[in-house]
Amino acid sequence: MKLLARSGSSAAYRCRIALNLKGIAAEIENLPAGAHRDAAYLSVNPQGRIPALLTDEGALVQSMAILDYLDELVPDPSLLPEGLHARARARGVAQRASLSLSTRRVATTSANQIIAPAWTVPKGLRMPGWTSISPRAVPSPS
Ligand SMILES: N[C@@H](CCC(=O)N[C@@H](CS)C(=O)NCC(=O)O)C(=O)O
Repeated sequence: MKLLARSGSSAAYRCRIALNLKGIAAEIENLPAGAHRDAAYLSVNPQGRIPALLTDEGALVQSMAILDYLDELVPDPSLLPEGLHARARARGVAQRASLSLSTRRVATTSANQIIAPAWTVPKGLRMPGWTSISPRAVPSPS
């Protein structure tokens, strides 16, 4: 198994943390800057987003889906707490982080990325280069 990652990618770190917690041996390849837009990477993830997990059965993309895959592949220790409600809360927190920390290109990316715009992220968590735009400019997720 190989994780195509990038230094500083919160989405990739999320997967690296899960791999470590579960003791899954995986090669981590940190792509050089801009490599996620190269044809080679786009053939793995046409969305041009990091990370991607290469498995024997093919590539997986979207860090939350990768976490689900890893959690089912190696159930112990679980990434989620016990209890229906607690699990839903944990998923909510994870999805908020997953979506809100990926809004740097909020004004330019495809519609399915415009889900959690920058202003939903507390100021202390914002990163340089993030774009904060008017709520009216953001289409509703479909
Ligand atoms: N929802 C995606 C977000 C992936 C994402 O936006 N990754 C960032 C790095 S954290 C990226 O690929 N940025 C490249 C770019 O915006 O061009 C996931 O959780 O995997």
